[in-house]
Amino acid sequence: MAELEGLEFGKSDFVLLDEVNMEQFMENLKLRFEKARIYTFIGEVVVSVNPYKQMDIYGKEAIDAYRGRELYENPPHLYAVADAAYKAMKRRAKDTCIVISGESGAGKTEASKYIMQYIAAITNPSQRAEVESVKNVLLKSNCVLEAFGNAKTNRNDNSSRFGKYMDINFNFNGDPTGGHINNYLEADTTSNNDRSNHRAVLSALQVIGFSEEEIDSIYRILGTILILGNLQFETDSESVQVVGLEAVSHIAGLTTTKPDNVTKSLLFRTVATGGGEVIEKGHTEKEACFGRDAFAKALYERLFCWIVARINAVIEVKDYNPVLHGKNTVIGVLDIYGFEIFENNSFEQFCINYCNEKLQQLFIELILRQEQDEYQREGITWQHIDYFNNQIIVDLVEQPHKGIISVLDEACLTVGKVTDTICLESMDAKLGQHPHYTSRKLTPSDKTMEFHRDFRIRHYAGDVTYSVEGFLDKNKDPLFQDFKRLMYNSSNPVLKEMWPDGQLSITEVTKRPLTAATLFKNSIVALVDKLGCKEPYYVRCIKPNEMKSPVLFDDARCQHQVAYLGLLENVRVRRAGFAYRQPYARFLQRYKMTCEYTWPNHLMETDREAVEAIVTQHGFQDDVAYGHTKLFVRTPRSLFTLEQERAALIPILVLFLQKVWRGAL
Ligand code: AD9
Ligand code: MG
Repeated sequence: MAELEGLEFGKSDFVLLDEVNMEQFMENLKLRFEKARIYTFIGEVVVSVNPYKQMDIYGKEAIDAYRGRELYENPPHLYAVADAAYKAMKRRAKDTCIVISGESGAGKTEASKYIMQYIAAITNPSQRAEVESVKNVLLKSNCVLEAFGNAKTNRNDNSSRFGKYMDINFNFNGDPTGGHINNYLEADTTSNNDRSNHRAVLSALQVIGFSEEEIDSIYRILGTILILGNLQFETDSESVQVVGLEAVSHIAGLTTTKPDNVTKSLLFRTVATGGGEVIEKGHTEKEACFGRDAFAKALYERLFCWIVARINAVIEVKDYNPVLHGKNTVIGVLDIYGFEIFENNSFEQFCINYCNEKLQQLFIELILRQEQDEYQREGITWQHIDYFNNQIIVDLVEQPHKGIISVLDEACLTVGKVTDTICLESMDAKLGQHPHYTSRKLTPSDKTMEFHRDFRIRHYAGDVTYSVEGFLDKNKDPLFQDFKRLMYNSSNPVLKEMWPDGQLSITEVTKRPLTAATLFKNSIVALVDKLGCKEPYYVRCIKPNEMKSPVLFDDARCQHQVAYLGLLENVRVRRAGFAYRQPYARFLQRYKMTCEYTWPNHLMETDREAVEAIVTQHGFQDDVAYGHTKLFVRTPRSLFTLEQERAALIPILVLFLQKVWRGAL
């Protein structure tokens, strides 16, 4: 509860609102935005509003002000959260994670970069070369991933088209020793980012350790994708042809494959007949176009995943020996797309919104439920907070045999012609009664009189209508095996490495490959598991307006985001609760020196009584509750007083002990 700023800037912690309601919350958020106070706490959570202008709050001076301080000692800032996560990791050897969420353009990626820069700035004070090199690679990897993974969209000029989770490993000194990156589902837009500075990217690739051959291969693949983008087909009387052979020889040159094989992959596909016979089937012009586009997309996706894997190989912690090096701890930073509601929502939004349901589950699990459970366990009076548990929506999407993903997968794996509409019908049949699912038949919107069908999910953040059109194609691996084989047979080893599945013949290709939705689900479940065992810190990002304006605060848009980020519930829980808790023994160990009855040892029957003596001596008995095993402190200020006293006593104590050792006493 930082109160160091004047009240003319609004309340720096939403916990301090006179009343917790949307009106007061929004009033405070707006006032702070207008006064260029873009960060506000809810306890340890930072709410951030994108300023859309450069702020002078990230320099060395700011870093020094936050380094090693308690969260409530300074005005709200990303640095305060980064420092809290770092301290928990270093002092208590806890794995921690910082979850940054919010919608497109809300400032997640910028926030994750400031957090990384802060961690880089406060670690390795002795400037050890090997640690500096790890830090350098971790920071440079951002530049490379942005160059390949970001694109200009109408919502954000530098939109991340993938979700990123980065683990940073630390040694017992608290210095970074390496890391690992996971990327999640690249969204649709595969355009390369023309804004990125190629020289900077090239130099970042070199610093990370990409070889000349690898860098050359990256540019060759990008070249191939560009050519595929312009490649056309024509149908003459008999068959489909590629327009202009130059393009084919160009692709063959760039991918070090044979021109004939390139042509063949573009025009034919190999299929296994029921009798096990393998035949070549010519594409129609439409199929050829579909194959070409899927190939270009897959080339880009594999390139991106390969780059991530290469970076991981470089930053992976090597030669780690727990006996020699002590506990290896981790801070994870998650920068992931927030909830999306567009005019037309498709498979991508379905996946993104499912991911957000899972993260909301984790949030509920970790912040709300854990809090209530612990108070109950400890026998502390807890005022029940009503919150919506979105498990029911998570189940609607992911439940085996019943959920939407399972129905989708079944449709994709069914032999024969299953259309999006048929798939929707089976979803309706299975899920029609579900309270969070509705299927609707829309009025035909065009003259072809086709019925555009869609379904609607009542998400925790609001209702979203998804058009089912294209769902099946996007869920299947649309790439013909012929392209995979073509790439696997390239004499360029880098390219070959990206396409290991190209060595399978058509009869060996697994009959039931995992679908895109299932792969995504598996990766999100693994992510939630990873986050679930860490101590979480949250940054909730809000986009103030759609115009990228530094002065406009669009009330309705902001209120919508506050609602779906669950921020009011968050404030309620925080106010009802206690900011700090410590087992009695641990509390005593840290603060016994501040009380005459407990120093050097107490003579009371229980640790709890001794803790009571400390609390009473410092006069904050009204600010605490005594649980079965822990002391609960409502406001951080009480603890702050103790910390200050402890800090003042330590030098005296050290002097005293030195005298004892020297035998002077
Ligand atoms: V997306 O889901 O990847 O499309 P993000 O990541 O939430 O989105 P991003 O961090 O890229 O948004 O921020 C969008 C733009 O807002 C940036 O390019 C900056 O121009 C601007 N921005 C965001 N945060 C800050 C900030 N702290 N200071 C100044 C900012 N500008
Ligand atoms: Mg981003």
